[in-house]
Amino acid sequence: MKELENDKMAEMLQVYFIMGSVNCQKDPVDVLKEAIAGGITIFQYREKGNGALEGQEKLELAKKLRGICSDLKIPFIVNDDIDLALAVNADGVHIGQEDDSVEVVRKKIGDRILGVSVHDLTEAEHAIRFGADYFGVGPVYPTSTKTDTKAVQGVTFLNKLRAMGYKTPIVGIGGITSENASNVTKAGADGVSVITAITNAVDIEEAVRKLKTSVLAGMQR
Ligand code: FQP
Ligand code: MG
Repeated sequence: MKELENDKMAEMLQVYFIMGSVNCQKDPVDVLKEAIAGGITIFQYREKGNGALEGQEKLELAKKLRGICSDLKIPFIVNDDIDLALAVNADGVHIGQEDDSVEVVRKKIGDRILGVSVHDLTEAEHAIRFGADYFGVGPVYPTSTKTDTKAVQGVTFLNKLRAMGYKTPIVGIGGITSENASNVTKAGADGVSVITAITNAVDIEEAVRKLKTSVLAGMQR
């Protein structure tokens, strides 16, 4: 049963698009619609960083993006903000090690998707024990989006998790482009998560298609 669920989750992670208003060069609604047209498989609303929306404005944008994902059958995940996730009936949440604990969040969100950032085996074990549905692993490559990241780890930890037999679905994150995405899936990730590779693209649909091609190429291992 768990294996079937893992397979479904893994497929969902192939092209994982993350963004909030601060990442977008134009209306986030258009950015999301174009990314979906290009073939993203899951979306995370991450309203964070300089000039991020707060309160009612954050909620309004979340509702809009949630609606698009519902219409177009793309899972909608909220970063960090559990109350927001529940308010817009998100499909899931993503938390890191500095956010609310895995066990508390699992209780709050019921059987919604729970993604957890992990950087070592201790964090991975803990996340599995308390019911994580997938791992976010990174930064694989240097990233400019986030300044409070841990050290760049390449694909070492991805390889290690798979070599040790962990079956949890994994998405790689940090500095991933269509040039290097295949390395990430080759190392054992089920997909890649990106912000700027999509939001900064002149042709968003094309950027997503290229990412997906690279992701799938790396999986022919
Ligand atoms: N992996 C993923 C995902 N999404 C994320 N937001 C992160 C990792 C980073 O809490 P965190 O999570 O370390 O930092 P922040 O809250 O600033 O994003 F796997 F979904 F791709
Ligand atoms: Mg977080």
